[in-house]
Amino acid sequence: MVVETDGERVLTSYGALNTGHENTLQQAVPDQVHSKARVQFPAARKGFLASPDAPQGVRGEDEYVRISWDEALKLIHQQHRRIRNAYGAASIFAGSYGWRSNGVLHKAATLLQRYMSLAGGYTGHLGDYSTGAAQVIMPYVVGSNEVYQQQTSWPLVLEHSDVVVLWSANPLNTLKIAWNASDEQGVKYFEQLKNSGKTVIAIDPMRSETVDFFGDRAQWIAPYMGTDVALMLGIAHTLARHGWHDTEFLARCTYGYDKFAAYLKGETDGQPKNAEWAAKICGVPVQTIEYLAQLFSSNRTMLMSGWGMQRQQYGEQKHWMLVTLAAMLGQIGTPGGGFGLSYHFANGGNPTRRAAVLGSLQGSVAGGTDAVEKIPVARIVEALENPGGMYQHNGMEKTFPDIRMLWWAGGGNFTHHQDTNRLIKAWQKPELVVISECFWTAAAKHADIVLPITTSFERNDMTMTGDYSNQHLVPMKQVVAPRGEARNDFDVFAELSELWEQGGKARFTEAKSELQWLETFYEIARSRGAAQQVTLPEFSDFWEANQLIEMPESEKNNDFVRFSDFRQHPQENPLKTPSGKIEIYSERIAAFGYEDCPPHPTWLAPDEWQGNAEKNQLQLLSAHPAHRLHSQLNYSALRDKYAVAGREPLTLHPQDAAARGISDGDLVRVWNHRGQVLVGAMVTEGIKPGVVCIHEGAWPDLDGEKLCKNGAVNVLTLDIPTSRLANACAANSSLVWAEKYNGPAPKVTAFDPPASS
Ligand SMILES: Nc1nc2c(c(=O)[nH]1)N[C@H]1C(S)=C(S)[C@@H](COP(=O)(O)OP(=O)(O)OC[C@H]3O[C@@H](n4cnc5c(=O)[nH]c(N)nc54)[C@H](O)[C@@H]3O)O[C@H]1N2
Ligand SMILES: Nc1nc2c(c(=O)[nH]1)N[C@H]1C(S)=C(S)[C@@H](COP(=O)(O)OP(=O)(O)OC[C@H]3O[C@@H](n4cnc5c(=O)[nH]c(N)nc54)[C@H](O)[C@@H]3O)O[C@H]1N2
Ligand SMILES: [Mo]
Repeated sequence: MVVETDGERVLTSYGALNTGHENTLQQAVPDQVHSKARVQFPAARKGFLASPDAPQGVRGEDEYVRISWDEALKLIHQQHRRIRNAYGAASIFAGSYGWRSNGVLHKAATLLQRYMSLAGGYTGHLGDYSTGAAQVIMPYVVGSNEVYQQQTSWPLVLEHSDVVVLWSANPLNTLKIAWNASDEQGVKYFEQLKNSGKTVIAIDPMRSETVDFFGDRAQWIAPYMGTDVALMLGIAHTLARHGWHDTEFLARCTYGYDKFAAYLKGETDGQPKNAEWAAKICGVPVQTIEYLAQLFSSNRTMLMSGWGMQRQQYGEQKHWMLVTLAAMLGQIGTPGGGFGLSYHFANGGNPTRRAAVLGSLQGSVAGGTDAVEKIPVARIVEALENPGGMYQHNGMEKTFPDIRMLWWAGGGNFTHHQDTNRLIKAWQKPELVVISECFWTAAAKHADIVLPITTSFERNDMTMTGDYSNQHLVPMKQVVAPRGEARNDFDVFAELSELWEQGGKARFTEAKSELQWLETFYEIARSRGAAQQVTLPEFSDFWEANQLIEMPESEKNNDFVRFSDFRQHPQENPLKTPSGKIEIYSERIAAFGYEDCPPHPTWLAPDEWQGNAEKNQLQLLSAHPAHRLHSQLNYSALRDKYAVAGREPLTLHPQDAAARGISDGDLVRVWNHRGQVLVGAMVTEGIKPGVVCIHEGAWPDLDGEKLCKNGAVNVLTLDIPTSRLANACAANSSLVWAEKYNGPAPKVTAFDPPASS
């Protein structure tokens, strides 16, 4: 990304590489830096300041008081020490989850952990919201997580695949970002796919940006939400019935197919999982299910899957069944066949370059104490509600810690977590809540102390692009001075480390300045590069030039086929599963005895879905937004591209709109027993009737009646675990009602800083 300034203010920003694809997220820097929603100075909640040892008032309802940095850090230090002494390291939650900003040095959550490691440990988190279910089940099935691993290379897909299936994947949207920086190099392969004449199938309840992009070159198939396992079982049954499945591959490379086949045929429960059965559950016609079985088995087929469908109750079953289907097709490990769980994210499938990969900051100091306890990331509210409570996780019996202090740095937990009203209640319990933020987010407005932090444009850093491809090494030079009293997370935690112990600052920083750290990380890249015959210039020249460096291609990596060695010689190249093979039945999972995660892929009806909807209820989809990264940039001018009636849009089908007297552009109230939100109607045939979508990430803007004026979807979503195996986020399993809203339109106040004195 290139940012232009007049030395004082940011004027414009745009992508550094000309890709022919507009990435709106790269155009918002002026708003990001100069937004009115920026936190300008350290602030403390009134009721907290009145008696920090025993805070008063209600978080979320209080005013704020401007305090100095010295006061803020001293207050935090004193309370941190008091709480740690009284309740121990596990009472300090520093498992702060979130996307923060990019860079190898200014990593907010990592810096927080580094400070907490110096102070004697903390409670951290397990897993993430993104792939919580898939990343836990996949190691049982194929011995690796698959969601964050390199995929069979795109050039091979373009050469060998006949059919590409985008299953719950919206790459045109989700490739706009990457865990490292995005360079848009993934999209160009989807462009080639579009122009290749291959058969492309998109399975998604919504006509996503990707389905629109393919236009008439893709077939859009829309199941009900949460029913993909039934759909896949229907396809699998059709394969087995016709003998189209690859028995040789199943025998040679998989374990436990027979037990699954008994279930598939209905021998275990009297219900064959045939196309007729599946069609009733998923709302996809029998003929379509049979067509897919025939199409997949008579062609080289790549099942590319996104993650929206595993962010659901029983999310573990989705990708397990997808792998089982791919195993029945017998193409895993062939060029262009099988399955891939990361083509839609961070340029999965873009061949890995011969690269000089940067070092990055680590989350603990020398001799420090890492996390003494970890909770599954999406179980944070349950942990606050139930300290000392027992729970099951991935075959372990665990106990929730007694959390007394929480610190979030680099995450938007009031937008990312489910059931906001339940969160707000649980959030009153701790004795201290600290939020380090660039913006007055809902989390900041529910904190005791808020620290103003720089954006990445106000500090120096570096990054790589393409999480697997390592295609570019990029300097991220500071472009403007910090706004207001904003400081870098790095400097904040360095100061706090010095308060904690004499010499703590030097221990935290290892006596290195910002630029010295960057040089250290760059030198690591130089030596890694040298091992691959990649030569980088001197650091000073690189920094002076301020240009990205593109890494050379690797012929070997261009031909990478996932599972190729395993397929050829499964005995010599076993997978890291107990049998060394793909496990369609898992003895280890069977031993856990979890009813919500059976030992082979199984259709389980969720608590809330189309099949048990009450009158007029609709399934609620919370897909990722095109013009935001989650909650980031919600305040920016990009809002004009999507807001309807001044708030988050609600995508709904004309039939569902007509039944409720709703027209395009209307203000709509959406509710269930967890809460209610105001949204603007976007009526379109691009969504399955019975399903509505509110994209995740709008900032909560709750008033007294708990009506969110801005349309934050998590006010409505269900906060339950996917299962006891992964305990992951299940946001996409919720039912709601919707009606035209005839009351006066309340003003959106989400982006106004709170009252302060
Ligand atoms: N209903 C529903 N909910 C979901 C999802 C869904 O599909 N549906 N998706 C889930 C997923 S996959 C994810 S990953 C999460 C995303 O949840 P988050 O990653 O928490 O979301 P972000 O909005 O990116 O929050 C990042 C925050 O960090 C702040 N920040 C940025 N840079 C810095 C910095 O340098 N220092 C500090 N201190 N702060 C900084 C930003 O201002 C922002 O508030 O949401 C989850 N929630
Ligand atoms: N522009 C942009 N890009 C992003 C992000 C962002 O916020 N903005 N977030 C990033 C992050 S942190 C992550 S984890 C990834 C998320 O990547 P994903 O999890 O793959 O993204 P989602 O939009 O949640 O879901 C992908 C598609 O699945 C569909 N879907 C949902 N439920 C079902 C279902 O039951 N069945 C089927 N068949 N389809 C379903 C949705 O309609 C959507 O089109 O994206 C990343 N990329
Ligand atoms: Mo994510």
